[in-house]
Amino acid sequence: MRDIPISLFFPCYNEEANVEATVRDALETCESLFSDYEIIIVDDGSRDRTGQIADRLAAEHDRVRAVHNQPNRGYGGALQRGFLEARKPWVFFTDGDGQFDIREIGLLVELTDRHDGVVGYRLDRQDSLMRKLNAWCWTTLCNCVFGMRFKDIDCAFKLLPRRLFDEIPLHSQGAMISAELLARATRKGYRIGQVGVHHRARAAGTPTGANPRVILRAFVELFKLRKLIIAGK
Ligand SMILES: Nc1nc2c(ncn2[C@@H]2O[C@H](COP(=O)(O)OP(=O)(O)OP(=O)(O)O)[C@@H](O)[C@H]2O)c(=O)[nH]1
Ligand SMILES: [Mg+2]
Repeated sequence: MRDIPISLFFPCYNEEANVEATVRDALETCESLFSDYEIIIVDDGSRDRTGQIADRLAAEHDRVRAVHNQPNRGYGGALQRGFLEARKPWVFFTDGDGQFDIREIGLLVELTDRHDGVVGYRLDRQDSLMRKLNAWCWTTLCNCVFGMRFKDIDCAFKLLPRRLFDEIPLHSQGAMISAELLARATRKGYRIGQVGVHHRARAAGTPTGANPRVILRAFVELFKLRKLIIAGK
């Protein structure tokens, strides 16, 4: 497998029960796969002890950094902070709640010799039928609106080249960020590979991804984004 220089980051909002295990898994995996890596914890204005735990992990490990959005900026704002902070030529992110198995990052890295970026799709999504149906409709809608063919737009397991973030603006502060990222990368001509990854049920913390407010905000942003991209902004 290629030994790529890589920044990994985890958006975390109120993940005091999960962040430490996520970072420890990442450290173990990175030690075995990469010689040049950094791990960034993006504490997105958490109200629990996530920020303190992140600072402690950063103090304990040279390769770990903690950054804090204050106040909370939303999932899109947390990803944007991660892209801004990443210093290595490759950037990977996954959720800080441990729903993905970081060891599967190797599956993505293997495809980097043939693609400009690689994104995951969930093989066995651990969510309710209603959420899976919502997600299928959302992915289909985004694919139609932006002329793309992704299997799982919101899968939080993505590996992209750092230079992409110098080439595209990102506006979404909410859940729409994944669609924006893929739509803009596709428009720029980036060839993005896709690979199946496993998904675990959230072990702890409060599930917020299915919040109707989050879904409504994403719809509003979708149509704003379409206008912006058509206008070349
Ligand atoms: N909901 C939410 N998550 C955020 C925010 N900022 C960062 N995150 C992190 O983004 C990741 C994805 O959010 P999740 O709430 O896990 O979304 P999900 O996996 O679709 O849904 P559930 O885990 O079922 O809630 C998690 O690691 C969060 O901690 C924010 O403002 N709101
Ligand atoms: Mg989650």
